[in-house]
Amino acid sequence: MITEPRTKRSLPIPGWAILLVAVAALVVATVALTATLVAGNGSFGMMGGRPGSMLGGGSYGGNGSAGMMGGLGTGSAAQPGVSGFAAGTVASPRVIRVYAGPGYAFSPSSISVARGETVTFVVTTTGPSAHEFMVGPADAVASDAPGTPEVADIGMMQAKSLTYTFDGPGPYAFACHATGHYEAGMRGTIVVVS
Ligand SMILES: [Cu+2]
Repeated sequence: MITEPRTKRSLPIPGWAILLVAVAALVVATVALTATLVAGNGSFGMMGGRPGSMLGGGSYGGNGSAGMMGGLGTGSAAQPGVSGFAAGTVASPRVIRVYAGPGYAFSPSSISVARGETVTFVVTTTGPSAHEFMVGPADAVASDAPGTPEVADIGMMQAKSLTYTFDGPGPYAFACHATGHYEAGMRGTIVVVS
């Protein structure tokens, strides 16, 4: 009696089971979307929440894939010149995530800052070769001038931070001066928005 429906139906899975799977898939999709939104909010929280822990140019590890998700979240944050933008201050720098590599490139390669604002760059190396991150006046960065603010030896999936205040005349730039990297194009521009 129990086996009768199985032998008669050409479809081995009952209709209600297909419906159940469809509902389950919807739930999973909703949860995944919610998790993505929460991850984005988390990065906003870091931007305004605990800047003290990011000061000083020290490194802090352990933000591998989670850090990448946060990076996606910051993409929708208000940029300089846009309504709702909050400029970083010395007491509460704005956090900007930068990815070094893979290859000899930074992402993003162009970063907008407000004139006079203080920014904490959190630089994560994504490829196998170690990178550096130097930021400052464009001529000093281009010539790798001694004393230009820099974090070096950022290994794969490692993050190091550097805080800088854009209170000079500019123009500004950033670059990696690991051997051969700058020449290969590993540099970026800072756009100062007044
Ligand atoms: Cu490099």
